[in-house]
Amino acid sequence: MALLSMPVLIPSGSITWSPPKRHVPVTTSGSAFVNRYVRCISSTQTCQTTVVRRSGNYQPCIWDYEYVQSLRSHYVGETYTRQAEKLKGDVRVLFNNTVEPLARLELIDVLQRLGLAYHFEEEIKRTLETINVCSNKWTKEDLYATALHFRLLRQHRYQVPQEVFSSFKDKMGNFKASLCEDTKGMLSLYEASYLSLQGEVILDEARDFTSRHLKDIKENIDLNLAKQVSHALELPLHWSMLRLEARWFIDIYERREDRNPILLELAKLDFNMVQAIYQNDLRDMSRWWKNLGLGEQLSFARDRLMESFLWTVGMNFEPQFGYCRRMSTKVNVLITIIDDVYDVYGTLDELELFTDAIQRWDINAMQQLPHYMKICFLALYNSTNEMAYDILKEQGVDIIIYLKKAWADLCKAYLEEARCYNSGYTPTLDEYLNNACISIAAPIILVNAYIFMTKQITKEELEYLECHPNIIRWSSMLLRLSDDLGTSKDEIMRGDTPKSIQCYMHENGASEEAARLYIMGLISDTWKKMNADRVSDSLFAQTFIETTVNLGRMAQCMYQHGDGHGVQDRETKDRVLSLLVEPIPLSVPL
Ligand code: LA6
Ligand code: MN
Ligand code: MN
Ligand code: MN
Ligand code: MN
Repeated sequence: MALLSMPVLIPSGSITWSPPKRHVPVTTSGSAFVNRYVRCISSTQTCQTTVVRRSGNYQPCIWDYEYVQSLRSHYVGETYTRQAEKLKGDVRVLFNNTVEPLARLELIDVLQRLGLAYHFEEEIKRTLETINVCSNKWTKEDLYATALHFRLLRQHRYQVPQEVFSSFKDKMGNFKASLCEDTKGMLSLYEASYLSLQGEVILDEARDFTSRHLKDIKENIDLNLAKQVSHALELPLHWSMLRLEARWFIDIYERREDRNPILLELAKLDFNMVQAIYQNDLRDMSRWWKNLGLGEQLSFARDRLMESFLWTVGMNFEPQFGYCRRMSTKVNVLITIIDDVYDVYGTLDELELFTDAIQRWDINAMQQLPHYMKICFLALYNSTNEMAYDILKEQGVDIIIYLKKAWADLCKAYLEEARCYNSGYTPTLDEYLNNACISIAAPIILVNAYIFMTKQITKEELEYLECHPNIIRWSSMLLRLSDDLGTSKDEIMRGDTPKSIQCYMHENGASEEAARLYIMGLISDTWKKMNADRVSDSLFAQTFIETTVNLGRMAQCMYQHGDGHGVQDRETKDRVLSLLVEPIPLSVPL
């Protein structure tokens, strides 16, 4: 009979990492730890063995089912669509009447920040084309204009050399000290510097120079601008979740004296109309989730439907991706629960069995699992097969082998971590990242996203996705590293494998602070690689490439203040409320 292995407890409160001791005597009285009886599965006789399991200490879900069902925005119907169409027409006229290059760039920038650019893709493309063909001589003296020009063109995949900023340097090769007086220009350069590629020294210097000096901006600047500066220093625009940024910028724009009332009104209206779609999706998903009943069945695990949905809005916010958001929400809640099975609740023997069942993708393999795992397995198996059926029916493409492979890869990576935890082994950072970029679930999230957002799925693209092309790798790195920065403190306290910070500390004898700085540097480097691959030739549609970038952005946002996915009632709650629940009051109610 296989002995059920005993999960090891780590003394709480320790911050420095040392490998867990094996076979620590376990007390069964601690309130944080759940004490259960399980059946010995490999025995022909039933016997009872005490298994002490860790606890995630996660809070129960704060979002009530009835509450989610009651969300019903009134921003639906013809009055609103008609008004939105009228305002969009007005914006098109505005495009035609705006001739001066800087004014055109500003119009595009404002539309993007207000979350409206997706309505004007053609206009934006045409405008940038005309701006690109005339050189940027007109900007030379103006830091704000040069940086805006550079950022927008790079964002739209034009090649603009970093040397456009050379004229702002003095004879010694440093950025001119007088630039510090120009806060708007400095902010513009700061944001532009995040579109850098590896080895672009001028942009590295620009980032360094602007972040240092923007920190000591004095009182005498405009309050609205000061707000933008501190917001940008927290997280640059290029790394930010688009919808959250739009919600934030609408308020900023409203307070600007030079605001255009048409843009402002359209932004509010459109935000509310899109939010109404999210509420529809959410009601639908919460019904599905309640019927599945997994949240109630598995009380040890995180029940995180709203947060799972929020991730999908981060990846694709536009109305037309509703189906992708709904399916991806299912995938995300399942990932979250199964991650807890591996990290917190399951014993190593159980996890081996579960991994085997997933790899075989065989309903008969379920027989060997303990009850709580049967629940998980069947929920996952049925949901995934149902998604595959949808696609088979709609597109005639059989995707089941790709989905089951993605789940098997994820579970194998989870199991690897569980083994590592049980043996007390601390890998090198490289070893760790090889596995952890799969265990963070970005590859499976993105395979699913590709399938649910693509009208003509091809085998070629599916197979290419399986070998984790660069954009998938960078997206996974961003998600893994941000997650580690935000969650590893609690993970180590509750007993979990060493994460990137601990691996780096162990490998280099570094302090936690130094390790965190190192990881932040890795995030920054990864963005540079992402910036390069985002614009290089690819098999994939640009919309999917943007989704992979958006997953990186969403990760920065979710873990900006700690564990935003696990901890519901802090920043994440505010974000759920402002993006999914509360409409923006219109200036002129309809
Ligand atoms: C994060 O939790 C989590 F649940 C994930 C699976 C990451 C992203 C999730 C989505 C989009 P945790 P771990 C559903 O910090 O164990 O426990 O990999 O992940 O560090
Ligand atoms: Mn921001
Ligand atoms: Mn976990
Ligand atoms: Mn995990
Ligand atoms: Mn984590």
